[in-house]
Amino acid sequence: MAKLYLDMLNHILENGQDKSDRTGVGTRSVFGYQMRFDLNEGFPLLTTKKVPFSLIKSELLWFLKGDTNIRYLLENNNHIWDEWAFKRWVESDEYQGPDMTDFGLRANEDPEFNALYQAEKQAFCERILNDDAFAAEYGELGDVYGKQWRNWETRDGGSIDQIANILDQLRNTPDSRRIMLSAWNPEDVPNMALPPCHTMSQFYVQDGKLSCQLYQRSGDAFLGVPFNIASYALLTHLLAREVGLEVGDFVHTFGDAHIYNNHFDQVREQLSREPRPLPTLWIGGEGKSIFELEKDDIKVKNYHPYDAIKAPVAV
Ligand code: THF
Repeated sequence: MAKLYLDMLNHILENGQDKSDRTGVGTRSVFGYQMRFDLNEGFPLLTTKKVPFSLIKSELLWFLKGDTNIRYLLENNNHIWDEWAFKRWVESDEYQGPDMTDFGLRANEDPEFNALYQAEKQAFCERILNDDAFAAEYGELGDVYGKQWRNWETRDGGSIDQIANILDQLRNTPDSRRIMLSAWNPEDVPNMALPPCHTMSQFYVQDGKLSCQLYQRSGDAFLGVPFNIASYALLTHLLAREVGLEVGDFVHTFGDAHIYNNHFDQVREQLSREPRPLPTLWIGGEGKSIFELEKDDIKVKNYHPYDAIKAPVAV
């Protein structure tokens, strides 16, 4: 698994072309790439750096609850979506604090500004946790994954629960070629804090095994992709468990796969490391449905990664 991922990093370094991007950081990028992980070879959590599985787990449980407010993530010490909610807050008319224009870029370049930004963001997170009205307004990321997965709005005012539909299809018509999950809702894209990166996935059953293929329109190869692989592998395991199937492959297909220009040193450090054996996934919570599982019901065992490698996230 780690080898497949390291090959992807190498491929982008060697074949990628410089490309400017929305965030202003700049990337090296390729268009089109695919990896295939056999989920029976172990749980695909990267060993060549420590990837915080607890964050992957709470993010996926948050999607599955249909929640789009960062409060749940903060309650679980998960800060991977903070920047996007914070951006909405500092761009609102109500915000009266110091100027946070282009905070992502400036925080990387200016240590003094970074201190101010960190303090401001921390105060924001505390207010989300402690002030219900503020959380309802500014913790909301808009119509992101949770909304589209569980409550896709229809033109007659109803809603579609795509996860429930997938479970139905897996139980009743497992040979179907229409077992799809879409987060890309063109009508809602303008109202999202960040249009979905993992846009669409398809599920496939063969020999009692559930496979999943994801089409990811945009992949931040160093920071995001290790999360995305583990997240969809976990989703596949959870869906399979729910309907009594084994797991098959996770196929990861990319549109724009890129390495940010400020991640090159970290990528080289990672490429110098020799992969270790994969951990395994444990799911408890006997009798609980996929919608009732809690974070302590899911664990990875025998995970012995190299140290974490810090890198700034592009906003
Ligand atoms: N934006 C960008 N630029 N990259 C992304 O991967 C990304 N995501 C989500 C939304 N926008 C994105 C958020 N996912 C980290 C990991 C996943 C994220 C965002 C941030 C991150 O910083 N991971 C650190 C650990 C962080 C921690 O310990 O708190 C790491 O070292 O892995 C793509 O889904």
